[in-house]
Amino acid sequence: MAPPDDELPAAALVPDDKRLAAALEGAAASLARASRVVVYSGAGVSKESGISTFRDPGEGLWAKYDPMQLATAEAYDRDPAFVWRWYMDRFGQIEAAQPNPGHRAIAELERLVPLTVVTQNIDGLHQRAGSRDVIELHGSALRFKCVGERHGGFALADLAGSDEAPPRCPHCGDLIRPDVVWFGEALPGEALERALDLAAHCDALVAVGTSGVVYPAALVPATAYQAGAALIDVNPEPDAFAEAADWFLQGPGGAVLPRLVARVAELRG
Ligand code: BJW
Repeated sequence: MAPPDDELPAAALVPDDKRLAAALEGAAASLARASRVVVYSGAGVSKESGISTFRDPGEGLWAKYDPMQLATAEAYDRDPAFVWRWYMDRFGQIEAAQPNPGHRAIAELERLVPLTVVTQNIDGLHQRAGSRDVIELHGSALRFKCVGERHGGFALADLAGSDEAPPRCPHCGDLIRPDVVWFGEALPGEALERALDLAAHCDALVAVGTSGVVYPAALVPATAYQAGAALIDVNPEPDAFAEAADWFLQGPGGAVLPRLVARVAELRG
């Protein structure tokens, strides 16, 4: 059993908290000065809402399942019923989830400084927390399309008439699939273009809850960094951007982001 906090040697607690407090101060000052901010988010921002990440050791989805058997067009072609069931389970989890303090802090930051959320997440929780300008790079759990991509924009309720799982497109009879981006597929062109343009012209980019290993999405923070924006990284573990970041705020989004945004609000008066 862990000893109570007051029995821990001071060095075990104080330096980390001091380091975080100093980094928070620097990051808040950058955000308070900024006239254009991008928040780049990944699965970790929704972990405190009960949604699994992909690559967390032991508990991430890709630690339990082979992505090549689930998140590729080839896998869907091979066994659509299996892949569909897996997505329906996950989408049920997403439907039951609520935005957490991290999502809400990001929505609050948009009221303080012009901001766009560029998310790799498909769960819609930023929008439900109140963020108004959200670019979804990897699609959405709320939308479906036919495999031939001739018809799309369906909600699950639109497909309720079909008894099959997966259902068939009401217009062309093709199989329906989730409107998400699988490995080897192109990202929605306009969304990626706008995200890269915003990254090239922002003053600060906050990366939160992403391992930063999936491309081309990870070009968004890389572009902001190359353009000279302040890079703020929020993650309990060091990720692909932690070393390059001006401010690495080590901790869960639901704890760090509300503190960060409260300080930006104070600085902006
Ligand atoms: C917390 C926390 C807390 C925990 N608070 N944080 C260049 C180099 C190498 C490979 C490639 C490359 N370019 C392209 C590729 C191939 C591939 C790729 O990137 N592979 C790499 C993985 C090696 N990319 C693609 O295939 C992409 N397409 C493509 O390139 O197309 C080319 C093309 C062009 C033109 C025509 C045709 C084709 C598509 C990528 C699609 C990714 N899809 C997925 C599934 C989406 C649907 C679904 O949900 O099922 O997207 S995979 C998965 O990874 C999902 C995520 O959006 C994405 C990123 O993951 P994310 O969000 O970073 O999550 P994790 O789990 O990795 O990290 C979580 C983090 O949170 C961790 O750091 C934790 O520490 C942290 N955390 N608790 C804050 N409380």
